Amino acid sequence: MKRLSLFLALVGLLPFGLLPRAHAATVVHVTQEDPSAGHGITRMRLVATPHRVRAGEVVFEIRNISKDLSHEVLVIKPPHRLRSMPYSRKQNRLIESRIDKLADSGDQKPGQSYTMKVDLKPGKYLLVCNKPGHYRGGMHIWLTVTR
Ligand SMILES: [Cu+2]
Repeated sequence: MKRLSLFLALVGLLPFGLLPRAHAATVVHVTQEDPSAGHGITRMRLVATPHRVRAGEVVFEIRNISKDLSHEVLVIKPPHRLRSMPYSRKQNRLIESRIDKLADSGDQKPGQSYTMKVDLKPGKYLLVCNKPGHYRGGMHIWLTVTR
């Protein structure tokens, strides 16, 4: 017992930065943007920082900076040929029942934020907003996951 309390006392003295970081989560900040946000933004887009991460648990911190549109973030594993992504012209969006969707943030209204955790294996993923017209309008960005 004495040894244990000595150990705990020593650990307590360690500066926080020296503690093991094995469980430090990888955070990807995603902003949902469109011209209504101002800042000279000329089209709809998703911005992800960073867009290259290590495999494991990834925390997506999503923020919709739009002034008047709702957006979302889907994490998908796209088919080999991006052009073969199932798309409904009628609904002007990807057909979600036919894509490999790993996560779905649901809608973020203007100014809203949302956090979601996704366990990702190495590979290339697409972050997509699939509100009608948004995917083809430019709201998709690659995320590379390395070993
Ligand atoms: Cu959108």
